[in-house]
Amino acid sequence: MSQQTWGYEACNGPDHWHKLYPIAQGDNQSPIDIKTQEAKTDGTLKSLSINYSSSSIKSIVNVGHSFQVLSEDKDNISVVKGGPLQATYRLNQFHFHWGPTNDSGSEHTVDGKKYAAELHLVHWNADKYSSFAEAAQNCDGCAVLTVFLQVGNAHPGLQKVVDALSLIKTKGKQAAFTNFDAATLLPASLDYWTYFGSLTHPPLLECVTWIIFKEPISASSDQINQFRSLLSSADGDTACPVLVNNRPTQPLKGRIVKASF
Ligand code: 3UG
Ligand code: ZN
Repeated sequence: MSQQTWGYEACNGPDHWHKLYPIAQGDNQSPIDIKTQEAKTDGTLKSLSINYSSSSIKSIVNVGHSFQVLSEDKDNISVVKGGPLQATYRLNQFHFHWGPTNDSGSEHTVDGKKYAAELHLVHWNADKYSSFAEAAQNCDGCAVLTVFLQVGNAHPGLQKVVDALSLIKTKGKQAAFTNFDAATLLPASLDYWTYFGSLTHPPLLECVTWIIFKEPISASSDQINQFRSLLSSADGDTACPVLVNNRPTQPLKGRIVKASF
């Protein structure tokens, strides 16, 4: 890569990642296009059990290409289990992906349709592994709950996140972010698609059971615009807003997408 590290620019974006991360061309990469007619309804798929506690949410951090809301949870108080999962997966963080316009934001697509943005609630298998980093080395290591955002009414839960962005404008900044109920970001219906794939940016490890909710949540265009005001530049450097942080869809390579509904 011509830049020092990976990113989403022409010089270091998704087309370059395979040079430092050869798994970029692997058989289980994410995101994918979900072809709804090809998804297999699986009547044996259990319903999901999601339990989130506001007290596990601790902080919000600008990581340059995005921002993350971090969960700290030694006692499994914010977890997902059931559905396709064979273990209890603990919430580690959540973050969003977006694009320069509201018709180019999501990573996954549904029958070719892109949503305005995409929420990833990232979990790791705490029954079997002792850290997120260890879990991510294993195919049963991670589970990401995915919620599409469509433009509509402002989302009250999301507004708390958006309001905190003013505290972490520049790369490396971190602020307290506490007493937030991540369940407010879930859609009413827990109908989902699921498939096995990868992290969507380097290190692109093939460690993720993806669980993608069919029903989007609404966010206002103003709320999504505020994602685009995050800066990838450090304090004092020329301001560089994060206009895009999504990877294009990847080949399915024979994988099966299951539907819970
Ligand atoms: C993720 C995702 C991660 C990553 C990634 F934690 F949640 S995603 O949800 N977009 O698939 C990471 F690369 F793409 N990692 C895990 C960041 C660096 C440390 C290892
Ligand atoms: Zn993500």
